[in-house]
Amino acid sequence: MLNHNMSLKLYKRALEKIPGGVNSPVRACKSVGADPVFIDRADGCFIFDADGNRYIDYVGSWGPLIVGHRHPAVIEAIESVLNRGTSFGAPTDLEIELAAMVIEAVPSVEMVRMVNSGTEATMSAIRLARGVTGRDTVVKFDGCYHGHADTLLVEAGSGVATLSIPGSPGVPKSFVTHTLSLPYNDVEGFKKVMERDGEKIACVIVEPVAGNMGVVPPVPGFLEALREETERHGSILIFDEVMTGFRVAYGGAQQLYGISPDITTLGKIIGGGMPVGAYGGRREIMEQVAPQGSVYQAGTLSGNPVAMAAGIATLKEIKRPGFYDNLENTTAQLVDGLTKAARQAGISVTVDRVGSMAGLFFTDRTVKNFNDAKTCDLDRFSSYYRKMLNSGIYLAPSQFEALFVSSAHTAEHIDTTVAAAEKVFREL
Ligand code: HOZ
Repeated sequence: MLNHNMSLKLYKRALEKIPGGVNSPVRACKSVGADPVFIDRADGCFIFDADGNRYIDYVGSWGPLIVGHRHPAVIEAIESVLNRGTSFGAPTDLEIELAAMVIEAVPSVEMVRMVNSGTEATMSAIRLARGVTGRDTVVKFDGCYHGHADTLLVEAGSGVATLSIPGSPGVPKSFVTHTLSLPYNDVEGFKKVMERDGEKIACVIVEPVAGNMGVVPPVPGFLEALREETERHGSILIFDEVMTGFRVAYGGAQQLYGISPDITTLGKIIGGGMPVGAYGGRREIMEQVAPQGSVYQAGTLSGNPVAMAAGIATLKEIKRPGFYDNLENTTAQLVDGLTKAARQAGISVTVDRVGSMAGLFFTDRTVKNFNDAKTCDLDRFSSYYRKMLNSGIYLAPSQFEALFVSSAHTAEHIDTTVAAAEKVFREL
């Protein structure tokens, strides 16, 4: 067993000062019956805790660190911008550069507004969709998580699913009367709702690859149906690519699946490990955002130069030829290794992967939606998590999250991980 004395000490102190001892609920590791490890530092694909334990990291700060921790180019970009200042609350060249890179990369984005988090991006995108259409109703899908804005905390994934919170106190009922949550991947169900309510629906928001109920890819025809039906009924289609943007392909899931949404939300990778979000879309829609239009949205730290610099440096790295092929190969090696190891130990697993994001479910069935995900063996996942942690493998402490591979992970790191999993599966 690894020694976690210092983490425990810090956790006790944190519990006195911070609700649940953490600044984001899943990190408390409650659902997997563990205490959080406190992090001291990280490098490449490794993360080190306060007790000096070293882990191979598959969380990557929940997705942003696609080039690994402390990538020299990202650190250099941050250091160099620090000589200019940390925040100006005024426009800079860096914002234009990152905006141009996003527009060049993401097929449907012609203009983009920077914000500070994924939550802010989705919240603003929904306001924009409502403003543009003059309609109120928002359609989302069960198990998708779009941050913690009131409207979207209905049948949500991520921490809400992890903690089995049906809906959050503090969200007035009237705020969610305009939210419809439908089963993910249910094409016929979706079409029926559009048929019935289409003219009232401002927007349909979706994770084009769900990553907050574990990883659940879209079934063929699902994203196509969302595009066709929203177009038919004059509703806005929002792809929440906070997780998939620059992750499943340089141009995100919309490039991978060839579907063009009206608005795209981004975050994580475009901030290179600094707090960033963004929303963008077709010019005539984005021109409705203040001050060009009248849909209001603002932010003191939006377009922060340090975050812009980290994002630009990251995008330059991942744009290099072969980057995604290598990442895909490494992740496939991991997923194949885990699947084989489980099979050899007689453990049923379903491992889903899109690009370098993956999810492992303890079940012998395919997982197509939130209900499927909820009925997997969560107790077994908890033991798996704790044993992998003790074997030096750092995973997200919930089945309702994704695993991320970075370019800092090599074949050797994957072999070490699979070897650890072989042992762990035998013990489950
Ligand atoms: N809910 C986010 C992951 N899907 C962030 C979790 C965290 O930062 O603790």
